[in-house]
Amino acid sequence: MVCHTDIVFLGLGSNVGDKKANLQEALRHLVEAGQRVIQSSSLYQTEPVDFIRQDWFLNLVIRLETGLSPLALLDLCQEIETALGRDRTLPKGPRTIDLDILFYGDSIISEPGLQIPHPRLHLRRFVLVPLSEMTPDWVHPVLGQSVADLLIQCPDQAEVVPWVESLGPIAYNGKSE
Ligand code: PH2
Ligand code: MG
Ligand code: MG
Repeated sequence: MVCHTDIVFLGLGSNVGDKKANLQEALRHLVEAGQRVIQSSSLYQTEPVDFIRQDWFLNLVIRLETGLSPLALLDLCQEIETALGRDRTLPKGPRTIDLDILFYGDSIISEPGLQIPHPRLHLRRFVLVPLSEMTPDWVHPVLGQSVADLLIQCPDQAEVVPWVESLGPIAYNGKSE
């Protein structure tokens, strides 16, 4: 049987509770749902952007191989957010876990509730720094520029500091690169 899979980049963030454990738990859910996590960036401690009166985040980006459609993957991300106790009362406010689809292959999707590429990824260092650690040459399908170039031009000045700890062994069901 030939299964079609797509390469997806997901951005993960947490700033409530045990941030690292929340990220690990989200990865575990993804793997259990059959997603192949094939690469992960370092962890970064990041200054909050947009809604700044909240705790610093722990962010990372992962590369997945998925057999799910964009909408099915969005559903899975939202199920995981709910399972981890995500409270949605404050948009852009504190969250135990946030899972955002950054790129889904070269797809360009604009539907109510789902925009791919993520409409703000080029404006956020907490996304671009881990992304360009993993895939500096990946070209943004709308802006036509590489992730590395987007980072150089990014107007965001919020701090993004590599964290000494890593996530440690994750039960990846894909090969790490
Ligand atoms: N997520 C937001 C708003 N602000 N700031 C940082 N540093 N990291 C985030 O993941 C983040 C944020 C909304 O999703
Ligand atoms: Mg987000
Ligand atoms: Mg989100």
